[in-house]
Amino acid sequence: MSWPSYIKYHGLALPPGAHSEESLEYAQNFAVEDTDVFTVTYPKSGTIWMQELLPLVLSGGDLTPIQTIPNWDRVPWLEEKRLKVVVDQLSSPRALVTHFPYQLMPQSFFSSKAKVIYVMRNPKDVIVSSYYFHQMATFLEDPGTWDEFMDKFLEGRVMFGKWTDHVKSWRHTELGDRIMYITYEQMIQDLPAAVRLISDFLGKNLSDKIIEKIAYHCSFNSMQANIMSNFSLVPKVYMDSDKSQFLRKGVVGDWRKHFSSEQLVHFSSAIYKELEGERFTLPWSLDGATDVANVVAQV
Ligand code: PPS
Repeated sequence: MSWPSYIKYHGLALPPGAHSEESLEYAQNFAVEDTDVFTVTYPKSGTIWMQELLPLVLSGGDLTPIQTIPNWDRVPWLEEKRLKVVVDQLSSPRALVTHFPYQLMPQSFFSSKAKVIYVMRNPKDVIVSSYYFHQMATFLEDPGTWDEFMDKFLEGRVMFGKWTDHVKSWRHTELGDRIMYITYEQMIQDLPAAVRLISDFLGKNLSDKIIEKIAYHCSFNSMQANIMSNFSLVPKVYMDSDKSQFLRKGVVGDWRKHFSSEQLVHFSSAIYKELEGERFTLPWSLDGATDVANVVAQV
């Protein structure tokens, strides 16, 4: 299947399969409600994980949504075409996801009380996950070689632009206690603890039993077995699971199997250069010393 080239939107390249001029205008004018909860991610940072977790937290552990509604309709993307189709079926409080940088959020978002959970993932694992995703998703541009893809990623010639621009935009918000930051690595390290942080942020007083139940249903294995979440409902012409799975490995540190020592220096110095002068620090050291340790303490 051949797709038209990416849509350009405020300098970002977006794949036309899921996005259109109309969906982007709809997102821009979307009427955000005070009770809305947005999960914000740069692609491949844990989006569908949160599409599983949020309905469970918001409902106090009711499994019906994750067992009966595909994840893209259950917690829709703000910028994608499906939102307009399913918006009236969303129950309050509504959960949405978005890959938008901060400045592209709808006007109504800024004056609302809607909450944001920003999920960050080590960019070295993000790029590996993205590389495989580009091989299996026919609506994305050919990634080229691993070396070529690394340059595209660092220069922002990929969907949703540079990873560093995304992170910077969401670190410089005026949202105060409306935003919480969490990392993919934190969720891997101790999922029940991460679920507890999220439920506390959302004002939910969940018992330990419910937290454990949610963590169980949000494990990689549970999600891989859930046809509403593993993308097996998507025809192979769009996502070719013979090339790679959407739920591919679900681990921290897979970059070690892909980066040469030269690529590690090139990648980390490019990222650090982009972040020069920033007031925040990353929760991972990109030189490869640690992947998980200290992440919890620093976020
Ligand atoms: S997308 O396309 O932006 O929506 O992708 P996104 O969901 O952000 O990221 C996909 C990666 O998240 C991993 N994932 C998980 N890891 C561990 N546990 C759970 N439950 C889980 N759910 C999703 C998924 O496997 C992709 O990472 P990789 O490294 O490719 O396996």
